[in-house]
Amino acid sequence: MTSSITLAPTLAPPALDELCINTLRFLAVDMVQKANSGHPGLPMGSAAMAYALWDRSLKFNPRDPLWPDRDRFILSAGHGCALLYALLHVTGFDLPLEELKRFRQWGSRTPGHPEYRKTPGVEATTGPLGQGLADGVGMAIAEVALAARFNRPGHTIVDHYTYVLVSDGDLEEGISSEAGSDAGHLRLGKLIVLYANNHITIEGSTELAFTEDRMARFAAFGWHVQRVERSNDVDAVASALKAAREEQDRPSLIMVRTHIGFGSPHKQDTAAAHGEPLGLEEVRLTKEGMGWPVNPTFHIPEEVLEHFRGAVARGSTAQADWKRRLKAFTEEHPDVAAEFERVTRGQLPKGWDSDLPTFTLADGPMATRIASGKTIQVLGARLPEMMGGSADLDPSTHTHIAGAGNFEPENWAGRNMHFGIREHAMGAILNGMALHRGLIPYGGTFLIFSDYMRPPMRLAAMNGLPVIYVFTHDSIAMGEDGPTHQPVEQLVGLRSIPGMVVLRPADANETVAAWRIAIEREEGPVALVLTRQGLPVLDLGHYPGIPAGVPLGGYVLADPSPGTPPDVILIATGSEVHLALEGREHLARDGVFARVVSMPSTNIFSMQPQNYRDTVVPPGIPLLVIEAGASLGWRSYVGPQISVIGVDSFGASAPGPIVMEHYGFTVENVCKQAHQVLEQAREKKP
Ligand SMILES: Cc1ncc(C[n+]2csc(CCOP(=O)(O)OP(=O)(O)O)c2C)c(N)n1
Repeated sequence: MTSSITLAPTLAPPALDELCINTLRFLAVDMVQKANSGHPGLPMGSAAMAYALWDRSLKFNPRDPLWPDRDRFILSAGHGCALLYALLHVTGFDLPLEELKRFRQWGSRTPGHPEYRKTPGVEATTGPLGQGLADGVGMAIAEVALAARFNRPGHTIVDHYTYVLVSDGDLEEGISSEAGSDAGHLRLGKLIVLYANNHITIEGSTELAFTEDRMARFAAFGWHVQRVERSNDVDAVASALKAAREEQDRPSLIMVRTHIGFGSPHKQDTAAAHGEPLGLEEVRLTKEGMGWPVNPTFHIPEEVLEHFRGAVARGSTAQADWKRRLKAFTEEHPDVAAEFERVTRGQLPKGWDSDLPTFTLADGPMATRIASGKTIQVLGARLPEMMGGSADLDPSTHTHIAGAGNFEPENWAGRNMHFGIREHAMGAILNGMALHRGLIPYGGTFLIFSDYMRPPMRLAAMNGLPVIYVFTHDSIAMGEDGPTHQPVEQLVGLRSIPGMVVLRPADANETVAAWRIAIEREEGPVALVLTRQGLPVLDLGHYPGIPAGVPLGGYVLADPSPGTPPDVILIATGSEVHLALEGREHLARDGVFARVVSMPSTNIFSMQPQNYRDTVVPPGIPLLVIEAGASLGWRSYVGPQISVIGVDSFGASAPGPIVMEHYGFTVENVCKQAHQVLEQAREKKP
């Protein structure tokens, strides 16, 4: 597929090219010098190739940074962001020169690494090396998926490229192999990666730690690979980019030999150029050596600005052309066009939740992963934008949408993704899909392996991305596989990520309510934490509070008779809610009246007003928490005066019920501990 828009930038004469490139270089140098902090080397070395891309082929409109059919550009080597900010300023994005002068300062739009939503034109938060490359794979996946869904014969409305600029560090990180392998396998021909191959990392030469043949590596992944020896040869980079665009069946890697700190007499090609200001004297020498005025700083020659700002007219023309085509498409396919608009805006269709299941006692016992799988079938049928899969664990995670086909090169319209055993890349690919917009991405694995995808989960939360994780086998109760597979500290770890919502439903009906929250949440990721083992169904006839209670994070599931204050409150999540309910009955026989609070989401509960939380967990009543995970955290969720039946060591290999018994998850222990907290409370009373 080739772009239906032919962009015809006015080629600058070579001398103007050089002026433009040097402007980018010295804007970056001045930004870092003024901030007295940052990374000048990569911008100085990569300015020419970035110029070749931004000036000659990138499709974007600085006046509408979110135009859906723009090309995406991700600076995976986020530390080099001074280059990106310089590009955004000169091409006419809403990023005034003043902001460049406030690089890395409090409240500026030019933070130390690119932050999504903070700076117009920044497509992704990058900084942890390797993430941006995998984000790009996710964006390229979204592009082909949406093209397959919406383009019609004679109407191409989704047609853009994804470009990523990577450094040595990006390619050293393991995630680059996971994502690179997946992209090659999927034959993502519209993904193009520019590699700033400058032979330098922080500790010195790449010879210290990175000697494999990168071209051969990516070729082996199934990529189209090219080499450009002279990074300042704009024409050579531009023609490599053209060849990359023409290659439709394979992603492209263009390895460009760049020179870190290019032009700096004492620092070029050394690690000293990587992550600190050049220093005033070296800045002076560099500028003089390249015929650049030492003062004023932040100098942008008029003709340079005029040339770069051509991007505004070019972008408006390209977007206007797209709008014309969208209009023709809308006239011929009004329903499809309305759907396109809906999904790109991230809106849910009317009635999306009308078929959501309700489970009854007759359905149980049922593992929450099974209930989740059943819910996914219903949601998948109602929400064609739902797309996801599992890291080779679908038979366990139940993440497959029946009848939705596999997403593969022969079928870009398929919605079931096979990420392979690549959790780290899966997390970042989901981020890229969410960043692209138009899809509801989800991915599944065992809760224990969420550890393998924590960096992109953290970025999903930081970016505020609506990504859904389906984590099954959620406790030591998963049994025989033993401690390596039994999560302990993962729950508290996930809950501690700011902006992450973790939901551990207690049964099939809470699972449906949890999925509803996940689908509706726009402002950040949701982790669904699900059991392997079957659980009784909490019949809505007996527990009518579930649908309204789950969205509050925690609610009273069972109480002594109305109006009777409880002697003790048992707070539980997930599978342990049933233990709490059983314990409550046993305690009643001893004349102790217990309230059971189901708390599927401590994060959501913590967000509720204090008066609601006080109605659920009134101060002064003894508390016992029951959760098959690390006890850490519970005091901050519900208060200091609590006891916890938790797991504060690794698990053990044995059948699940036996492991649970040995770790104290029994009715007897619940009763014993409840009596103990009551006793302690009595002793404390004056
Ligand atoms: C995951 C991760 N680990 C470590 C770092 C810290 N770090 C920032 S840049 C860098 C390596 C720099 O080498 P390279 O990627 O070649 O960038 P260049 O020197 O060309 O600027 C490192 C280790 C990071 N940003 N992300």
